[in-house]
Parts: sequence; structure tokens; C-alpha cells
Amino acid sequence: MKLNQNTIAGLAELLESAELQAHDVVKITDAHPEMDWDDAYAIQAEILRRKLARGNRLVGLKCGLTSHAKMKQMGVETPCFGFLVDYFTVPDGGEVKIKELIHPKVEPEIVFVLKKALKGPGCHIGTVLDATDFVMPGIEVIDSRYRDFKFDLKSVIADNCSSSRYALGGMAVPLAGLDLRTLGVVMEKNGQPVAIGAGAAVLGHPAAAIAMLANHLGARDEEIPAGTMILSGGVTEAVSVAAGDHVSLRIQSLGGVSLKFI
Ligand code: 0L1
Ligand code: MG
Repeated sequence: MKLNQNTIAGLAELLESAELQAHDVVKITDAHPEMDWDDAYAIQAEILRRKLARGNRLVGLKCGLTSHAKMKQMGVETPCFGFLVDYFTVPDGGEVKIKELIHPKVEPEIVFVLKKALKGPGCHIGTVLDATDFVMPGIEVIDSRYRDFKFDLKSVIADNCSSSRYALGGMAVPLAGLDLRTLGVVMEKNGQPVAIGAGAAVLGHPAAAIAMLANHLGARDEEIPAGTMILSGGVTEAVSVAAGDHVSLRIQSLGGVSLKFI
């Protein structure tokens, strides 16, 4: 690690305050170009520690930047991993208050819920499918704290991979007989299709993203506990939203989920 504990705590406070007060900041590597990957995840972990100390609950994990469309959109080449806490959760059909956010975008996601713990190294698609209880459709609302969504990968990891809100559809679908690679995904904004794709857009198979997360945590001697809910990453590019927008997502065989922005 290149940053000391005071700097990590200060950067966590900067980014978390930006999130809670809905204002943007410049990417943190501008002032700390020496920052390494461990520093980036340490800042993210410090943000989680602050939230848990305030009484928030951890409710899930996320993989980000797992499709080539997203990597190209953001100019990066590697996925990133983050966390979800209770107040990020919006019910299906519920409202997201734009004034609580900076410049939100929405992404269609295939969401996994595990019935067995996963611990890397060595996790692969088969391990993940064996450990999966069911999958669901999800809309993730991302909201980078960085001005104009301009960041590099270390800065975005520190910023908890732009996590801000998410909603899950109501159908829990077991995997038997489903090929997640070929499931069609259609996201509409105000009744118009704005993002169309298929599950294979996520690293060839969405379970590959979950395996990558398990291997990433395994390298830190951590596991993904049974029961964990995990967003596997946006299937398409993210789409900007504004007050008054209605977003709905349908994923073949998994049903739908929607959000209103007010
Ligand atoms: O969930 C995601 O794929 C977002 C990862 C962070 C990058 C971004 O803000 O687009
Ligand atoms: Mg996402």
C-alpha cells in the first residue's frame, strides 16, 4: 500500500460525504497518483466501516464494469467490486429521489442469490452455478461521485464502484434449464427501448463475474457467505435518467422490475 491510514480515512470521508450530500468531486488519483489497488479497496472498506458504524446494514455485493459495453463506455479494461447497504434498496415500482443523487444512470443486471458460500481461488462458472439458489432481474442506479463520471479504475473502486440504489424484480427463478447467456434483456425509459442485450454480454456468462468476485475476495482470505445477493454487472451501457423518467426492465424468463425517478 502507498497511502497511510490517515489519508485513506480522509479520502473515505471525502467520497462518502460527496455521496451523502449529493455533490461531485474530482477523481482522487489527481491528488494521489501513487495510490495502488489495495489503497483503493481500503478506501472502499473504510466507507463501508463508516456506514456500518452509523447503523446501516450490508445487504449485498456488486460486480461492476463486467460487460465490454460498460468497459468501453468508461474507458477501463477490468471489472471492479463493491458493496450494497440497506438504504440503497428501492422496492420494485418504487421512487428514486433525484435530488438525493448527483447524475444517476441505470443499468440492467442479472442478480444472483447464493445458497452456498463461495471462496476463491479456483472458483469458476460451474462452482457459481452449483452455489446459486436463484436469479432475479435488477435495475442498478449508479451515481459516480466524480465530476462528469470522469475517473480511472482506482478512483472508481475507492468510490464503491458508483453504487447508489438498486431494485430487484419479484420473481426468484432457479437455474435449472436456464441458459443465462442467451436470456434477452430489454430496458425501456418512458416506454422506449434504450438498452437491449443478452446475458452473455457479462464476461461471456454472468456467473463468470460472480466467480471473479469470489476469487478476488479469496485472495484477501474472505468468502461470499451463503444467502448473499450479488449484482453481476450491467448487461449494457448505463443510461442517464432525470426527474419524471420511468424505467422498466424485462429479462427473458426472469420477469421484470421498474423504477420511477422523481
Ligand atoms: O455497476 C457498474 O458497472 C458501475 C461501475 C462503476 C463505473 C461507473 O460508474 O460506470
Ligand atoms: Mg452495475
